[in-house]
Amino acid sequence: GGEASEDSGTKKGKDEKITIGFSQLGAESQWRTANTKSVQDAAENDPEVTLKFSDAQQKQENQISAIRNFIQQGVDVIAVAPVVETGWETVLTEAKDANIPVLIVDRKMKGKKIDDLYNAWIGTDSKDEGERGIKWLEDQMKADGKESEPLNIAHLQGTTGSSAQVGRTAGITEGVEKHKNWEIIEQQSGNFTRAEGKEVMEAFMKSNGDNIDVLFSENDDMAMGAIQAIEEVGKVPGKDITVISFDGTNDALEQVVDGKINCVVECSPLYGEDIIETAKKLAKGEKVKKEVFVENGIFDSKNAKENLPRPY
Ligand code: GZL
Repeated sequence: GGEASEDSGTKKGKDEKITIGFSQLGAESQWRTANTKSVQDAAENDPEVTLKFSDAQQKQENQISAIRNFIQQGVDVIAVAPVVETGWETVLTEAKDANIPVLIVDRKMKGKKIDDLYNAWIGTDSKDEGERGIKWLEDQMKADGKESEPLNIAHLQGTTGSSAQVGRTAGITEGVEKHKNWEIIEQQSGNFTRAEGKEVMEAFMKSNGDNIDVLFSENDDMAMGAIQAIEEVGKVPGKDITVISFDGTNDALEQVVDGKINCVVECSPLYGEDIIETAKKLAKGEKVKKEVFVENGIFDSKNAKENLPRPY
């Protein structure tokens, strides 16, 4: 007798590490790889933490199996950047039944029971980002004395059904609807990748090249591809077609300095330390804020140069 009794919900021994299972959606863009590096660096620099990392190549089924593996391995907390908004209730219920807290990062999940199935979320307001792109265009047209001028708009959307695409698209389309002589004449997903952004823009230029005045590209990687497509048909990006993009990568801000992109709405991926800190608190059963919004700015020819080089 006399052995210390093991209580069931054992607290971590003081030198035992906290294991975080991170289901990252993919490596589709410079934003995503910078976000991954930010999380991995933060984990690397924290002696209390062991990070188990999984890249789902933008496939929801891969994220679901990664989360199931983390549950099997008995990680202390799960972090997940969901590729699309819906289809998560079942696997998050399995995590809840296993008593493993869940931190959602970057993108949002949607579903009638979702609110009870995750513990915290850190990210950005995608609809607000779309609205800030519209506001920049409105201010620009006013400054140029062209607020009543008709505008034909091409719209490169992100991964269909992702909260980033749904939110930015809502901000953009609702903004366009406020102007009776603005019209979206081309709209298609480029899946947040440079290659697909180029392909889709090539198709837009073929069917409507001479009529497009503005391009909204829901991330910088697609905008970089779109610029190539515009130049390939002999038009000047930033002049013949006003280009408004999202993220704030080094590549994109260099294009702003070169006048090929006119506006970039910032959406920083560099909050890996916040992700690790919040995950640790959840693993220790500490209370954390349910929603934390990362603050962001906006770049154009007035401030791009002073903000280079960009950290991603
Ligand atoms: C936005 C994030 C998006 C970026 C893209 O919060 O989810 O995914 O805008 C990335 O570059 O692929």
